[in-house]
Amino acid sequence: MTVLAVAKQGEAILGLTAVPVAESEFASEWLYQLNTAMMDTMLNRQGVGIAAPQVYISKRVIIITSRPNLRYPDAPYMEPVTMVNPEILHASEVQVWGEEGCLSVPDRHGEVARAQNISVRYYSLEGKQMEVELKGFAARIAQHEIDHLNGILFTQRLQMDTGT
Ligand code: K1U
Ligand code: ZN
Repeated sequence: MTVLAVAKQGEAILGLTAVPVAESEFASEWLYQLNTAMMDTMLNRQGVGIAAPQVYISKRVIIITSRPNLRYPDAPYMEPVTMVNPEILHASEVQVWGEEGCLSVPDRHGEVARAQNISVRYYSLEGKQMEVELKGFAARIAQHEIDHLNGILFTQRLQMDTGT
């Protein structure tokens, strides 16, 4: 089991735009090792997602999974999916508010508005092009993780408290 250190809010790596995985890296030992280490780290921290920059690798790789939890008791079970170079092809105009947390921002949660449904194109570890429609909690996690690839933390999207 390889549990990696997780970068915390304020560290420069979390503000960078991650670079795409190159064609020559697909199906490589290094990409498989990165995937295993990210998976171990996510499961060890009881996360439902993780992005490579969170483990100090500025590459466009994310993992998402889903299971019912205290905040989302109706969340479906979804086996972990690794997405390399993910791109949101379509996002619904309908947005929904939902609570988020982040392994890089300990002890902070907050309400974030996200598209309810999205379609994502990504590549498997072997470089096979895939497309998937995601709804609800899974769509939220994917948007949160893709934000990490673009140097954005959920705290930058928190509901503004107008005080009114
Ligand atoms: O990217 C990360 O830091 C992982 C993050 C993913 C995420 C959770 C909730 C909404 C959007 C994205 C986490 O896994 S935080 C810990 C967690 O398990 C959790 C937090 C809030 C709700 C449900 C689960
Ligand atoms: Zn996060």
